[in-house]
Amino acid sequence: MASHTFLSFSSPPRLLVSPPSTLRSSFGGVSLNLHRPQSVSFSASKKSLTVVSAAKKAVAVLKGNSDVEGVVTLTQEDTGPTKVSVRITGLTPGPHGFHLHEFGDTTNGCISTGPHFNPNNMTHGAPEDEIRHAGDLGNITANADGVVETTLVDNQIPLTGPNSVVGRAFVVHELKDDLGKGGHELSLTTGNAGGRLACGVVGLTPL
Ligand SMILES: [Cu+2]
Ligand SMILES: [Zn+2]
Repeated sequence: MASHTFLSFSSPPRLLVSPPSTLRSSFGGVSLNLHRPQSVSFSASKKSLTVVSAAKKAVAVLKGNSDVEGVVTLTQEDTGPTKVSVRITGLTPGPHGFHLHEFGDTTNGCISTGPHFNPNNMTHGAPEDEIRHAGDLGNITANADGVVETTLVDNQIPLTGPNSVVGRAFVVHELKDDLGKGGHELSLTTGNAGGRLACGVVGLTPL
């Protein structure tokens, strides 16, 4: 078991082998185990960073218990910001809260998509705020025909990595999101945006 552990530590950091082995000759090998794990975690994280580099595209089809429906398309180049193209119809004219919610689960309609996607444990805010849920995309505004056609760009909803939003869900709301500033008891969790009109799970699609 001990030799196993030693092997898996010793192969990744090829470039870092020489300092520890110099240590080995002077310390007789005892200090080797203390130094190695540190250098390993360094090179391992470097390695995973260089692997990520490709354009990604995803789509969500929004439906609900009303006439509201739409399609949201997300694209991301490498680790850059995510572009979100939105087309939703059937809304009442005016602003509607628009978020990424935590779960891609619609078994009980849009309710089962859970709360706003919030990997950093923040309170609710506006997309331009420093303190916000990652899923806080603010409001989208329907025209007189009840149609929204807009494009958003955001840095907190990547399509890869630990905070990837693939498998989570968009929700469009009944009311305007107060962006955390409404003074209502729900302002700091949901923006008091009211019911969930339609939702859709984000899934990968060909580029
Ligand atoms: Cu929401
Ligand atoms: Zn939020």
